[in-house]
Amino acid sequence: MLKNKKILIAGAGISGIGAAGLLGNAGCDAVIYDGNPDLDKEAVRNRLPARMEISFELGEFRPELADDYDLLILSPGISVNAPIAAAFKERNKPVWGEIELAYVFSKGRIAAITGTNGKTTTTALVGEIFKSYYPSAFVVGNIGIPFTSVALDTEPESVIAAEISSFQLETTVDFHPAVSAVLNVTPDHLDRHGSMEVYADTKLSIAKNQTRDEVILLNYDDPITRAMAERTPARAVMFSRKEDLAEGILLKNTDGKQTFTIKEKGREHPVCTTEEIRLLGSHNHENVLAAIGIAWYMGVPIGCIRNAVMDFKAVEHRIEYVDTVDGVDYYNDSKGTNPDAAIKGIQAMVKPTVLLGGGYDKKSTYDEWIEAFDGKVKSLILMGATAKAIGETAMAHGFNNIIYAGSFEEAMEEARKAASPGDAVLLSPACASWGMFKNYEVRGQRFKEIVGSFKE
Ligand code: UMA
Repeated sequence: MLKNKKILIAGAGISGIGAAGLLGNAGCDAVIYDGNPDLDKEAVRNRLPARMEISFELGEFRPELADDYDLLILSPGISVNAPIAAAFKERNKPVWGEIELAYVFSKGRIAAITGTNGKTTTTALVGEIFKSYYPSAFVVGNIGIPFTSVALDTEPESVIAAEISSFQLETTVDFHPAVSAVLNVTPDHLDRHGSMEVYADTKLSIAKNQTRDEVILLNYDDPITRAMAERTPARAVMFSRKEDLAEGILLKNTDGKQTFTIKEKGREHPVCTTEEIRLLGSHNHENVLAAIGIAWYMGVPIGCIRNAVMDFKAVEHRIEYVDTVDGVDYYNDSKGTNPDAAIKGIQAMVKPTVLLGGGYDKKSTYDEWIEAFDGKVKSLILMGATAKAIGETAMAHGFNNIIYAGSFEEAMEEARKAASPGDAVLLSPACASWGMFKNYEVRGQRFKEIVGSFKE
């Protein structure tokens, strides 16, 4: 399709490597540009298809370089306003994102999900629902799997759950999902997009090629996404955790139970209750509502949606239910690497909680996190470089039930002792893991291993 075209790929990260791999497998030549003059070219070559010829342009970008190419494929980390993109646009040459490139080569139907928060969880859940029903299902995008890396494996019957960031949406052209969703829009990446208006418009552009026959799921409880219904060519279907709308995907309150419900054409289809799922927290209820809507409009029967939603255990390391040992529920929120993320962790807890915190010192302040304890935290077990600072903040807020541990293992043992049947133990440290672990994934794995050993 792009044979005989001269293609420049900007960015040698996972998107650029995915794009180069796709082009190589499709028999097209490409050159990779990267701003890093010391890029390890061999490491990049090793991740490309064997026999693929690739050359590099490294260091500061020279606008004349654009004269030599027909098309620019831009990685999401590089702004559409960066000099390299400007040089192509000035020459009336196309600038595509890696998502657009993948779209051009892919087959099947795409469910595209964007939003400031929750898009990874929603995409992962949609992916699980798809896999339970469709023989050929893929999960791609900002979640960490470049769409280009699987585009050539897709078939006309495939379904693709795609997490799409605002960065990726800057450079879509014909990208056309069958169903789309904007989960919420709150201030983020404003340094890149310039204003909330531009940021929100970029999010909404996920549906720019959809038609009235195709659905965009929008969050009714978020005023910005609710207002998008007026500005999209797609058919807006609302999901809401708070309002009992006449149509849409809702949480219906009956006899004290909250049931995820699809309301369509005067009929109600109950899916399951909030008690039957393992994802915790009201923010996750919104993600589940969106995922149910997306799956429904992608044609998945309600029984499959129900089973997959009830089975879904959260994205690893994000308020992930691990196990129940001696009546105590263990949750791994190792991804809670800053106070903001850890606040979501504690807010999600519904039982008295023994909280494990502390780690690498990023010079954060912990007041808001401690305030979010909201009477739920029974004991706070602290470890790592920040233990003392967190302990002092907690005491300043009147929270004194603090145990200091010299190692992760000791912290786990203390947590086990402090918890009684009916309690929860939550690892949501509000700090990075460095100094104790290589990264938060390793910390979360260790947590799970130790919980496993408690069962023996
Ligand atoms: N580079 C330049 N010039 C620049 C900026 C970067 O040459 O001005 C080069 C760097 O030297 C590096 C390469 O570009 O070699 C990195 O490219 P990239 O930043 O686009 O990163 P990728 O590895 O391709 O990962 C990207 C997404 N990263 C960003 O959007 C910043 C990943 O999302 C995504 O998982 C991946 O593509 C696959 O689709 C990460 C992210 O932080 C998780 N996303 C943001 C978020 O979720 O908030 C949007």
